[in-house]
This record gives sequence, C-alpha cells and structure tokens, in this order.
Amino acid sequence: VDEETYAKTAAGSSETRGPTIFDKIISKEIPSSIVYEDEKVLAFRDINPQAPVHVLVIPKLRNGLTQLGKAETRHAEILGHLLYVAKLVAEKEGITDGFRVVINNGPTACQSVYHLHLHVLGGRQMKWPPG
Ligand code: IU
Repeated sequence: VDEETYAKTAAGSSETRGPTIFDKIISKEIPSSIVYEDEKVLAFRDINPQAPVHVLVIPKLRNGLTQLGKAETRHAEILGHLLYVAKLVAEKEGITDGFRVVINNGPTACQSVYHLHLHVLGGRQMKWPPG
C-alpha cells in the first residue's frame, strides 16, 4: 500500500487496509500460540485473554476484510468457514459446554485491529449483557 493509504489505516480508518500486526502473525514473523491452522484461516491465543480460553480466528487473505461491516457477497464462503473453525476451536479447547463467539465491528464496538477476527471465549461462566 502507498503511504497515504497506510497512514489512514494507522489512524484508525477502516476504509482501506494497510498491513496490521495480524499479517505478521500469519507470516510467523511474530510468534503466536497457534490452536488451529489451514490454508484459509489461522486461530491463535489472544495475547490479552479475557477468559481462560480466548482464541482469535482470522482469515489469511492479504488485503482482505478489515471488518464484518465491509463484507460483500464474495466473502460469504470465508465468513462461513471462520464460524465453522470457531466451533472446531471450541471442541479442541474443551469448552463445548458453553462458549461465546464475538466480532467487534468498528470503533463504537471497540474494534482495535482492522483485520477481521472472531473471538472465541470460554472456560468460565459468561455474563449477559456483555460490556
Ligand atoms: P478487537 O476486537 O479488535 O478489539 O480485538 C483485537 C484483539 O487482538 C484483542 O483482544 C487483543 O488482545 C488481540 N491482540 C493479540 O492477540 N495480539 C496482538 O499482537 C495484538 C492484539 I496488537
């Protein structure tokens, strides 16, 4: 991406997609604790867990979706796959008795990384409504 595009992304705009830290996690430039991986997605432990199990599931697509709110019809397949992998992660982590899948979309929902990701949370009693 050019400098202007990158600056916009760094400033928090979700209109365009510069590299995020998740690209470096996908490329293994930055190490992570991987729970599941296939050719399309990566699931790894959140660095700041909000529950005993807190795993992020992300698409590997470069220049891909920044957030759910920007999804188009062509993204339907990867969206379905991400959700299915969330279920595989829950099984692998032994939290099938109760787990939560969260997508924070945009600043008002506290999205902080503009590379689409699903949070898979479990291992404790969850509360509702969420904060
Ligand atoms: P959010 O939905 O965009 O707020 O979630 C981003 C998550 O990415 C958040 O839970 C962070 O703790 C997590 N994370 C991470 O696991 N590793 C990192 O290097 C960075 C963020 I930056």
